[in-house]
Amino acid sequence: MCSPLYAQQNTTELPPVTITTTKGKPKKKQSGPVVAAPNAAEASDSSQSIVDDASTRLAVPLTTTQINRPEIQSKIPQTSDTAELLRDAPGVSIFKAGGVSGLPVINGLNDDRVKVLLNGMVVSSACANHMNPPLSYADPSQIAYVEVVAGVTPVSKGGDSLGGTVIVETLPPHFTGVGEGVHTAGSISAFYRSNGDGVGTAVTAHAANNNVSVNYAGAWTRSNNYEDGRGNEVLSSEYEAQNHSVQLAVRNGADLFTVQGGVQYIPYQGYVNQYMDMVENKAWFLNARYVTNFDWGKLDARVYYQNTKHEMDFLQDKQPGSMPMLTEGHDAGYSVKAEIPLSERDLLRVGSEFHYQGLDDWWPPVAGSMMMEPDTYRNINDGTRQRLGTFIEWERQWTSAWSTLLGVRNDMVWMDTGDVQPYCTMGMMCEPDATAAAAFNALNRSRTDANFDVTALARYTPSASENYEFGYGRKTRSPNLYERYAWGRGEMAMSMIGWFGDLNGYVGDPDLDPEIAHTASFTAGWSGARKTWEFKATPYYTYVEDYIGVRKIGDSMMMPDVVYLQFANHDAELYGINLSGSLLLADSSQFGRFALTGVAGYVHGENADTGVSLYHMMPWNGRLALTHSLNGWTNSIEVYAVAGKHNVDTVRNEMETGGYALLNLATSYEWENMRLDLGIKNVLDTYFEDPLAGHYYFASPRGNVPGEGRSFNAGLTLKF
Ligand SMILES: [Cu+2]
Repeated sequence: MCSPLYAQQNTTELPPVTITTTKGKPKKKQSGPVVAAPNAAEASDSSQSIVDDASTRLAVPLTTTQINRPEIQSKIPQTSDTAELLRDAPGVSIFKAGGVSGLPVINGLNDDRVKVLLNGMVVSSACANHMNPPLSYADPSQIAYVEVVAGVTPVSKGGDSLGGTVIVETLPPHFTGVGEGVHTAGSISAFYRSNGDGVGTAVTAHAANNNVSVNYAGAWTRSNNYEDGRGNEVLSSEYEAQNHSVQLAVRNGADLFTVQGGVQYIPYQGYVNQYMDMVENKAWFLNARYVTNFDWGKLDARVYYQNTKHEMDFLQDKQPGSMPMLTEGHDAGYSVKAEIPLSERDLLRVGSEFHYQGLDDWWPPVAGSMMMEPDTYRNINDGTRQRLGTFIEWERQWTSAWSTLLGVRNDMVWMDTGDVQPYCTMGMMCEPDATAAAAFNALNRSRTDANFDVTALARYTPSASENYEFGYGRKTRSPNLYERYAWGRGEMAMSMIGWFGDLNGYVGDPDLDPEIAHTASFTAGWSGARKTWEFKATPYYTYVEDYIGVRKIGDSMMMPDVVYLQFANHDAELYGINLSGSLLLADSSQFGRFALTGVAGYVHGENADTGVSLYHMMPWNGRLALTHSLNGWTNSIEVYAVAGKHNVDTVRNEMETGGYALLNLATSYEWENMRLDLGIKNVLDTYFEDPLAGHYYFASPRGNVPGEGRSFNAGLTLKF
């Protein structure tokens, strides 16, 4: 029979729709991406998942973390920020932003330097503050699978990124077996978080027969401002968001066709570390995919479009005043990828991808403001960024112990933008923006980058309990539209640009070069018999040529410690280590299974020209959890500790943060068609400042954003 969407009984994994041929490779059971089998003949039960043996290959390097549905489900009551789902992955930290819009960082490389594929779509932040990054377009409750590839990333999963790749898949289609008729299933869940009075609901519904599957997933969430560990309200931290998506899937033999459409509506999202708030974000997308198998291999093709209309102004906490700022973004693209088994030992992947980004960013005049009238300020006018990527990747199993992967990739990037306009052009009040606009409009702004990436990986597995992997990657990212084309030189205009949460102001440089990262890493993994213990360590070193950093161009006349910066290329060096491990303490049928799991990481990054620390380098941090599970019951006690941050970017006046430790408790119970989650986050109500949370808009003098105090969280899910 068709397994319901939240099939828990027989899986520690819920399948994303990744479909691969299984030719020529022995099947190995391992937790990893699994297949919603498009071909009933391939699976014993057509609705059951079969393990994608590609998960044991080098396209999934040892530095990869795979997060499956049960783990995601236990986080839903804890957070509405999809980026937070990645936090446990070795090497990952989060730039805190709005309540649903965190920005992932991998091995010290943040935001646009991380490639995010949301159901294979490339979505750009359509906002000068990156308030709507790709992961903000899905609610945690809609997500079935997350894969984080940290560091050296195969070219088939890379392109236009440096630090790694995050692959996020929403709930996949399921089909019934032959002659089983129509199957329907669904779930409804609700949660409550005491801190900020956060509430949310999520609904999934699913109907399928042997050939057709229809899924709906919707989620709504809302929260007031949260309180810090001292009981103070943290202003501008409120939000509300809703996401809905519908997926239709049709399979025919080995072919699978899916089309997914969705809408998002965010009526408000406060930003503690920005001058502006999101006052509306409306987006819709269409995403179609076709997967088919030929004699020669597998073909996976996709085409998508997303439209975002975004509006910023001040929410209540930042009023009085009004300063509307609007953007409209378009993302469109295709990808065609083929996987061709050349022999028992050789696998070839080739692909072509195209991504188009179109962006308009304009600020309507503010009547009576003197400086912000009478014209519309055109920040980005008809900006375009188009990228055509081509890759070829060869994987070979030399012996049972040795395998290698070698890939090369080209990305052509074309960028351009139309003429811009300041609020006014006559008189002192209009300067320096009026002069800057005239100079910008006189420029030839069309730019073309020819980028080349190379990835080489070698894995040595001398025994079932040992794994070693050597990796080298050359990765290139072209500047984004704001890095090249933000042009305003007035204090106010510059302050509106920047996704760093540092309250500084930024201006672009059309002559920026792409940044090129050379990363060398080594991973060693050891495990005991029957995985009773596991330990993995990945030291890495990255040298970035033409890292897109900043140079200072001035101090604020109005706000102390606020500086103005222009994006600039300089060289940068990063190194660090990621550690992870687990240990089974006891496993008894009577008392259940007790285990310890831990993750730790450190990154150091500096401007290689000046020795100044890069911005937002995560200090030593780690989490240690004691988990217990017995039948449908799971419990965890977790300590999350972060060392003080003393390496700070002095150019941006970044502030230090102190060390801290947080205690979190969670328990869940599942029986029949019901699931209950209870948790306490920050049990001791500790006051802390997250090192990557940025500067608090309301602090005077300059201060860090206070982290969330204690919250009692509860969630209930009913399946039907
Ligand atoms: Cu914005």
